[in-house]
Amino acid sequence: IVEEHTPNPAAGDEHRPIGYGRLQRKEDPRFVRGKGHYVDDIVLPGMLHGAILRAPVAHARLVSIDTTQALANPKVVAVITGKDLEGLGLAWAPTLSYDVQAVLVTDKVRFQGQEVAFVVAEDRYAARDALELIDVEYEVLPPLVDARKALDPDAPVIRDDLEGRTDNHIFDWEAGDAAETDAVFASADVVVSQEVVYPRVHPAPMETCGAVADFDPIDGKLTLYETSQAPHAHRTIFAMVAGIPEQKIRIVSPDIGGGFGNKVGIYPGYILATVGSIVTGRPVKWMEDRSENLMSTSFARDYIMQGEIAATKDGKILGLRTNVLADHGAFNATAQPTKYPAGFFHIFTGSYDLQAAYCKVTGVYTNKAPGGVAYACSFRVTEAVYLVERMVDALARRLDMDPAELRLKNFIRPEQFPYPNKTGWEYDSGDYEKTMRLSMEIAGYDELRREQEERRARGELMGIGISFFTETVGAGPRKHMDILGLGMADGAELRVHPTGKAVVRISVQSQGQGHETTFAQIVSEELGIPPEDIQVVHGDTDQTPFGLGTYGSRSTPVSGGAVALVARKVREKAKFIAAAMLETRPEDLEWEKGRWFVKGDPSVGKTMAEIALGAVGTIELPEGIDGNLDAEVTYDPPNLTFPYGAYICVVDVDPGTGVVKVRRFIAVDDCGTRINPMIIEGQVHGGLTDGVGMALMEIIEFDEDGNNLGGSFMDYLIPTAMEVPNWETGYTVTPSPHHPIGAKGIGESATVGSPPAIVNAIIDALSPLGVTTIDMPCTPARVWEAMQGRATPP
Ligand code: PCD
Repeated sequence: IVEEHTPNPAAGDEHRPIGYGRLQRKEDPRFVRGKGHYVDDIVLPGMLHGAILRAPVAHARLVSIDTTQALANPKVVAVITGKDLEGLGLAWAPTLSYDVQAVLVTDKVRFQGQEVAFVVAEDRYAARDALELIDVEYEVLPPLVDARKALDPDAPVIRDDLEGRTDNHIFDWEAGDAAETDAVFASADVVVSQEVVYPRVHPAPMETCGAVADFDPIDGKLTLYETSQAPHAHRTIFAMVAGIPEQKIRIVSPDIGGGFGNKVGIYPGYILATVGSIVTGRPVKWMEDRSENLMSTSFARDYIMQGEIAATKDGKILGLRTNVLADHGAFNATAQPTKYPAGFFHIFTGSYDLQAAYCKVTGVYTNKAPGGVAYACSFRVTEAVYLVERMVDALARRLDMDPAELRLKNFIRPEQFPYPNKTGWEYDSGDYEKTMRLSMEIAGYDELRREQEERRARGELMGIGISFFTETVGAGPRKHMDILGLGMADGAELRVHPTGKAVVRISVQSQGQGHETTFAQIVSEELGIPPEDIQVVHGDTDQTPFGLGTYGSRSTPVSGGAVALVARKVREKAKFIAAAMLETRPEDLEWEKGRWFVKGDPSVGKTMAEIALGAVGTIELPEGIDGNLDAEVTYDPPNLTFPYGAYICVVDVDPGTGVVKVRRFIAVDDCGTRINPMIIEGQVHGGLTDGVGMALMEIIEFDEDGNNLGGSFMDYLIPTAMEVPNWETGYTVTPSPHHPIGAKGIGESATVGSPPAIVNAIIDALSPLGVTTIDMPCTPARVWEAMQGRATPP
């Protein structure tokens, strides 16, 4: 829709690799040929295969395990139980939220699908088959599946392993000023309350989780190939937990088939593969199947939110208040910065200039899988955006105001940035009105409203939904943010080889986002070396600097900053070498388009390639400058970045069946400086598709016995090209003032921003029937039910 820049060689654009043109992805030649190399492609000599026996029930005391028959099978090499792990001190492992999680059950099963025993056999099939030879006796206990009942006095206590535990309460956490907010609410003309539920969903990446552990008994080195979004963090935690010295652990994350938060945690399977390798002295591969992935690895969301919004009668929003019940499952294993047990939920004030806001979140245990990952979300930003955008729409309906107009009236204005919100964030930059107006222009908003009126008169159910979101991504400033005590900074190392080609080593881990391309573009922009001449090394702790990894859209904000700065450091060093080569003083040189030249005499200069060769040559270098054109940095960002966007969705609801068709979807994003427009577009398309999935079909539900009802792709539906429209995208560019190249994250924006637009559109479609709320997923059954007993449209 909106034209991208086309490179203009006359203006020297070929030296400005950021944002210009649609540079093809360097990793795609191997991916499109099926030549990617994933964990399951790894085959090591003598490799064995592991399989996990999982609990068939949600809550049960473990009475006995008999492994004799399994062990008697000639293809079985080892069977590991919780008791064996207890002997090694590994039956329990710390979670990323300072709780503990059972690696294998020792006392009690706490969710269906929990790990009970591990079989290591000669091949994958034998390992699987041998699971049936293990005899386990359970004493079934009543399960707790409804978070609303978790704090009832008669609720079964799930975590009786924790000393002195008599209830299922995990934490209470709050942000904002309660008293100030109450006062604002008391003085408001209008208060609208609504319960808003974000159900449990699953990231469901194409590649499931797995590992190949290779422990060398001679030199004691563990090489662990893992589906990990954060290899360095995993290594350090492994060293702390398993007691293996850190220099003796190498974690390799090869190509990853999608992460979406699912590969942030350390799962029992990774630990079991490692123990299996130590016990058998041979490499052990463990790869979960789809049902194991859906049932036992990290879920997302599961927030029950009581929202309240206060405003004047002419539509000035004054305050927001919410009370949240967070279902964390059987172990508190959510991944987020330590200070924030509810993640970044306190950005729930959204894109609006409010007088006061207050949120309180209570976390509880239930008999469900643990996790609580930021599935395409910077730690609960998704829940926050969904809440505020549903509340703003509810207010618009109450005031009988157009939802676009209400938003435009309440946006934080450009001159208010950097904007301190009422719960402790400082938004870096934004021009919300501009982005909103562009989305309305692309949509033809007024025309759409006219069309809707006509259709309504004919009894058709057409809906238009808006969402305007602000995210907080790029965790984070080290002094405020850590995971298990590890500060959230990232390293980068850059070396320019003598022939002028370069290698940059980064601490983040691509899962499909295209880092091999975009990080080369950043170096290229700073040094003038073409992107194709820059190799990006990542995903191997033996070859890359320490850093906290890829999730919460932090690679560009944090690691991208590190890469820009390390390139500038190399450029500075190059200046001294160029000066020596040109027999002039460094301060007499000027940088432009990949070369240092003499001020006032542009014809005399040295390109990066000439300097690289000169550096290792025979010229005499100034003191303190060695001949290596390299540098390293660790970047601790001063703040997070705050990307935003305006989304408009048009739906048609079939009055007879309740089927929702997303007819149009307009997405205008602002992620500051755009490194690779094609990759950004792909990120947005993917996230929007995720949004359609969550809004219309995805849910991990449980029956009253605690059975997981979403354990396969027959039950857990994910969208295909059939269910999504042709996305209409546009963009505005408001650089981040503190990021070295002005870039903000984009990887999660569309997943965060799209569900409320779709649900708001559905409610808008159904509003002539008097429907004012509906919960995701808006399946035909749910929509149909919402329409029952209502007057037929005029
Ligand atoms: N970019 C550009 N520009 C700008 C920004 C960005 O270009 N401004 C680009 C980059 O470079 C990269 C991408 O784009 O390539 C993205 O980025 P970011 O936003 O920074 O992000 P990262 O960190 O890189 O990544 C992460 C994300 C996340 S987080 C998620 S979920 C998802 C997304 O990413 N995942 C995925 N996307 C994707 N894609 C793919 N393909 N795959 C995957 O898996 Mo979480 O927290 O984990 O839940």
